Amino acid sequence: MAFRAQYDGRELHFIPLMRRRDFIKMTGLTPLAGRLPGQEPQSFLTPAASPDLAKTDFTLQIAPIELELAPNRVLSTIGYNGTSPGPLLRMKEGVPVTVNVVNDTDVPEFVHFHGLLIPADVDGSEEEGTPPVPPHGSRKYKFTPTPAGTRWYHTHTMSMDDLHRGSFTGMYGFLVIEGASNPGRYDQEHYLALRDWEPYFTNTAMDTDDLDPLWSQPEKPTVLDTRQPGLEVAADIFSINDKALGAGEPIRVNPGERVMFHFLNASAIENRHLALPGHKFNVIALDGNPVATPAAVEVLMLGPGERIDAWVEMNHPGVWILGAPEDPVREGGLGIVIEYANQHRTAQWIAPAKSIWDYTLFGKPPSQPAPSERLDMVFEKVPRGAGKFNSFTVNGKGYPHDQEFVLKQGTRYRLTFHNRTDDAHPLHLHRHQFEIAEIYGKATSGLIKDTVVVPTYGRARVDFTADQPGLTLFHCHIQQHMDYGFKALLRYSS
Ligand SMILES: [Cu+2]
Repeated sequence: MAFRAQYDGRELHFIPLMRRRDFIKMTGLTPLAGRLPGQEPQSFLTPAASPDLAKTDFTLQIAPIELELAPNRVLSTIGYNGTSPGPLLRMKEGVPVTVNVVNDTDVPEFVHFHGLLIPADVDGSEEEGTPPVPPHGSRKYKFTPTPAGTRWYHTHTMSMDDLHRGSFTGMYGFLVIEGASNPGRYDQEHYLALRDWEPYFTNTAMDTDDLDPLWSQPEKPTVLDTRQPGLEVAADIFSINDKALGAGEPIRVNPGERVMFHFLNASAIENRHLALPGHKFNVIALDGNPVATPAAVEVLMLGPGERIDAWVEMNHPGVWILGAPEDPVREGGLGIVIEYANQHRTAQWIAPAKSIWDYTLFGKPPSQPAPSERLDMVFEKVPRGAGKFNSFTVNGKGYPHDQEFVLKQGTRYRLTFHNRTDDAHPLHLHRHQFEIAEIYGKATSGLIKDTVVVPTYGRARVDFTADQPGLTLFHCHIQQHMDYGFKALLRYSS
């Protein structure tokens, strides 16, 4: 049809966001093509079905965009294909793909495919040696997507002191790898990414993520570092996908429906929580991987980089806000309205009971094979004082650590994270998945993830098999932390 022909050509790639609606009007297509708002954002852009594109299954064009979060909140950022989030990339497990990345900016870029088990040269990390997409150039990433589940893609450039680069921009999107198995019956599904915008530096810690004070703090030093902390990054403007709370169309539901949500925290700066008054989230997968014990909870927590797949039974008619429990965050835009049929009223919010996020609810008693080698990583923050950036060390040293973490292929490792900092960090391992063996002092199994939030002064142990030869990046998914030392390279011995 006409739209595909347009996609096949180059025009579509150059249609800026503000004009995209007009374009869609022109072609007579609605962006949601019979779907409900908020559902599968921009999935109409992909995959390309034209035989002419057989060698390029997907195209991502990096260029400046304008994002209208609300009528009075239009901001400028960088996005993929004129939007943010970028197109939902649907791939089939085991079927090779080519992603052509066109960079229409003045700086080199990297696209990281987060949660995929793919080689270092296409993983999208400078540290691993992936070649950059040159400014005003393009580069093809060719790989075989695996494993099945909710993954995502995002820029992997460093930002350092520039809050208009890296993951502070709109360069991210969902990537779904479809496997053989069906995740179950549901009536509608929605891909919802949590974002913050217009970040700024602050010396005041305004963390909302420390809902973990009740957990043991085995890594808390007996003498605390009392030096004045340096700059952290904060934001006051939020959205789910491209709309602030109340600005977009509601998700319309009928009583009795089962709605599948795929949540992603695409923030560069903060762990986030979500609640939906009167409803529970039935968590079936973490980071795209089915959990050992699906369970229902009232409040979700996602660190930057994490995904949660959860379905909700719509059994409490009304008009509700699905959003962040913290008032300033939700009122700043982090929410979306859930509207039952024939309900006409203002969206309501009711604060959930205080709850503590606990990954082990979804695990099972320890049953994993014993690891044959152990690795330890001790994380410390170096407070730099007013106007300076904190830095981080791994095992007492700054990045790069050269030969510290050398893996033997085929070996099962137990990696222990010692978080000796006053913050909860989302720790991400590239190109591998790990199984949580212990967190909050509790042993568990059956939780396969690529990112885990280690609480303040907490400890976590994760197991993984070294079966992806090549350089492998490990880092905190908070951009500022990664840029200032919270990262390490793992290598394979030859
Ligand atoms: Cu961090």
